[in-house]
Amino acid sequence: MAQDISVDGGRLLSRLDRFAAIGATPRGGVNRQALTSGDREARALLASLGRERGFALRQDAAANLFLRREGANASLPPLLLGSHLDTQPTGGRFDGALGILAGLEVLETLEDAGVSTPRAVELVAWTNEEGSRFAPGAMGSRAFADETLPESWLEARAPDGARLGDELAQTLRALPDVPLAPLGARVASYLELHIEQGPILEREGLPIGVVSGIQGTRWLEVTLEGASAHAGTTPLAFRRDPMMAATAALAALQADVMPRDSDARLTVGRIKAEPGSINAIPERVRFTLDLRHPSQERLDEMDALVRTVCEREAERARCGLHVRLLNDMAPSAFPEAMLALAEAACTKAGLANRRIVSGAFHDALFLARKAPALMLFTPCRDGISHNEAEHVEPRFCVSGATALLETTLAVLCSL
Ligand code: HGY
Ligand code: MN
Ligand code: MN
Ligand code: MN
Repeated sequence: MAQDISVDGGRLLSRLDRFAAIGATPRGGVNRQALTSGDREARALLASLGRERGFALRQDAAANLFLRREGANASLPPLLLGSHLDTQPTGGRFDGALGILAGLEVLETLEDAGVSTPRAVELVAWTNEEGSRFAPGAMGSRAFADETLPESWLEARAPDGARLGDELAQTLRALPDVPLAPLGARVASYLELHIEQGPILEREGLPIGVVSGIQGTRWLEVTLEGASAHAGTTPLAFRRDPMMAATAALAALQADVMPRDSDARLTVGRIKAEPGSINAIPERVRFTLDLRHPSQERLDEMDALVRTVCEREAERARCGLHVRLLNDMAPSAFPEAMLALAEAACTKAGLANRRIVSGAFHDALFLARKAPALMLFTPCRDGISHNEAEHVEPRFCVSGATALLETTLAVLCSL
C-alpha cells in the first residue's frame, strides 16, 4: 500500500471553518446540539462532501451517518474511523468535528492518491455523543455496539421539551436519499482522533497522545420533593424546603469527594427549583451529578456516598428523595497491540507521542466492545473544552490528521 501520501492541511483547516460556521455562537464557539437543525445541517454537509467524492452513504436507525470508500475485498469488515458532529450548548469548534474532518481527510487522501486498500475504510458520525440535550451520551455508538435502540431513549425529553424519538425521525427524514441500514455491522477495527480536552499534551509539548483507556463515568439525577410555601410567613420549623436539602447535600459532597481524591471528579452541571418563584419555597429541586473515576470501585463508592448524603439531608429537611441513573460507563482500556501500532506509526511519521488516559468519555468506549479500538489525541489550548474558547493550533490539527492517516495505514496492514 502507499507509503508517501500526506494529508491536505489546507483542505482540513478550511473544512473545520465551514463546520464551525454551523451553529456558530457570538463568542466564537459552536452550539450544534444533538438532533437539532444545526446537527442536521452539519450531517447534510458531510453527506454532500462524501457524495462529491463518490463515497457510499448510509444511515442507521440511530441516525449514525456512514461514508464508505470501497476496498479490494468488499466482503471484509471495514476499518472504521469516527467521532461526532454534535456539540455542547456552549461548545467548541473542535470537540468531535476534528475527528470527523480528519477522518474525511484520510478517505480523501486515499482517494486523491488512488490507493487501493485491502478492505473498505469508512467514516461515521455518531449520533448524540455529548448527551447534554438527551441523556445518555454516546447514544449512537452505544446503539450500534449493542445493536439495539432502547424504547426508553425514544421517550427521553430535552430541556426544551422535545421528544428524542420525534427529533430522530426528523433527522433521518432530512437525508431522504441516504439509505437506511441495519443497526450494527461488523467492524475490523475502530480509530478515533479527538482533542485531549485536558492540559497534559500542551504542557509536555507533544503533538499526539495515544489513548490507553477511558475513565468511568456515571450521571445521576437527584430530585428532592418538599412543600412549597410562602417565603415570608413560613418559619424554619414549618418548612419542608428541598433547596435546603440540596444545598446541604452538595456542600457536603463538594467538601469531601474531590479534595480527598485527586482522581475523582464530581460536577453539578444543572440545578432547577420548581416552580422557581422568588418568593415561594420550592416544591421540588432537581440537580444532576456527573461522577468520574478511573477505578470502578471508587466510582461505586462515590455513587453510594451521594445516595447516603442525599438521604441524610432529605430526612433532615423532611423531604422526599428520588435518584435516577442517567448514564453509566465503566472504565475501559484499549488493546496493547493497537497502542503499539499507533505509537510506532506516529513515531515513524516524526510525531512525538505519549500514552494518556482520557478524562472524557468517547464513542470509542462502545466500539471497543465490537472491535479492537484506539484513540489519538491532539493538544488543545490550556486544556479547555466544553467551552467556546476551545482552540487547537492549526499545526496540531494537521499533525492529528497525519497521525490518523499513518495509523490507518498501519492498522490496515496489520489486519
Ligand atoms: O462528557 C464527556 O466526557 C464527553 O466529552 N461528552
Ligand atoms: Mn467529544
Ligand atoms: Mn464533548
Ligand atoms: Mn467524547
